[in-house]
Amino acid sequence: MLRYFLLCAALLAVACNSDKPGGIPGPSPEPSGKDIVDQVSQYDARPFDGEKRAGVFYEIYVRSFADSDGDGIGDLNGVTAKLDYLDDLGVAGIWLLPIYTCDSEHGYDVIDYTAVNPDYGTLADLENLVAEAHKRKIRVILDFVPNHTSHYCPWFVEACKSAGSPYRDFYHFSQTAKPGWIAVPSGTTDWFYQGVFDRSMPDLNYGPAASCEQSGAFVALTDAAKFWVGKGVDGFRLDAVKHIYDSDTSDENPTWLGKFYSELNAHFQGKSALGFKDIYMVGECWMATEQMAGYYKGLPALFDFTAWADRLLYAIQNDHAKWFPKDMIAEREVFAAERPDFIQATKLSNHDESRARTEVGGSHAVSLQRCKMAAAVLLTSVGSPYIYYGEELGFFGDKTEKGGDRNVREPMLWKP
Ligand SMILES: [Ca+2]
Ligand SMILES: [Ca+2]
Repeated sequence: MLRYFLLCAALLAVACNSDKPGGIPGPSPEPSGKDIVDQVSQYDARPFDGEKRAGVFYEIYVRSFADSDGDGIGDLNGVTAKLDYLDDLGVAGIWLLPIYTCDSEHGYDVIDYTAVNPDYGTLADLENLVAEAHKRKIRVILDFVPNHTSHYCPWFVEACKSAGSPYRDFYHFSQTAKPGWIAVPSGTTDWFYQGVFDRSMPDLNYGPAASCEQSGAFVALTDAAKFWVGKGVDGFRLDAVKHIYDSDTSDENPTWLGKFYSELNAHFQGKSALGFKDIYMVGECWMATEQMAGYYKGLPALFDFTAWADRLLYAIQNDHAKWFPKDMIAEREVFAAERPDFIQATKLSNHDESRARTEVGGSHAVSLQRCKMAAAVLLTSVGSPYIYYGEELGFFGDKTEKGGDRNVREPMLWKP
């Protein structure tokens, strides 16, 4: 109820600004950096009481977050060294973008699902990070990639060698060149394979969804996830779940997700260092509300892209919040029809989008005010809110400009 009241107050503030020229008033002329620091420090007057009521998650791109050994690459020990900072922010969970061996900056082309990227450190570093996070009652969830592997993954390398390889069924192969399919690079070079995102990321094959748990790929992926549960990990963010099966509107993907969740959740029972009964598992399902809702049949939590974040940022950009509360209530009813205890994972932006500060637009001062407004709504709405690292400092970042993803995955600032 308190959250609902705060949300209404925040939205009313947006709506009340709509009759003022230029929308949200900002200081004029443009404030200096010192002015902004002074402004922000006003809010520091009330000390944080340590109660993490909102269960806020914090998304970390390890490569850019904190470098512990001076090699210029962020690493797991760097994250560990900043846990007190995150604890002071009130963070109750961290989501690490992929930490596995890979052949890219982003890490979504996994070579070995149970090996730590040496750029980031060692398995012992990860275990230490998890233990230190748990001391601060911070959960750790790992990004997990069920749709595809790297083409350097040993499963794929072996699968390419012969049609009789035990790993052949891990992927989709065909002797017919289908649209978007790619010629096998070695071994059975007269065959083609499916790689929806890129030739370097062949799609995994789980067979019919109804019996997917019998496929070698499903067993291998669940075994890898269980390995991390054994290391104390509290859950997973599942990448690109609408692509696991080709049809994103059939029951196949929710069926796969339900089986994966059930198996991991059963394995998780009794292993939570923080006393959680269930494993936390949130899916990336970038679809309209009605299509996305069906995915709650499989998973307890989903990121809300189009319905929540886009509408909120639109409302704030346009000083027009008339429809946002109504839409928000309506979509929750749609989700509840699929899963009564659904978790709505809310956020302003993530590593795949332009940063919220850039999206809300306006001058330096106006965008700052608008970002505070967006954060107020994010942190007082129902759901499981996520902060993307740097958002708390008002980072800018335009993914559509030259530089692309790097514009929104820049190094964290630790010094003024
Ligand atoms: Ca480093
Ligand atoms: Ca797929």
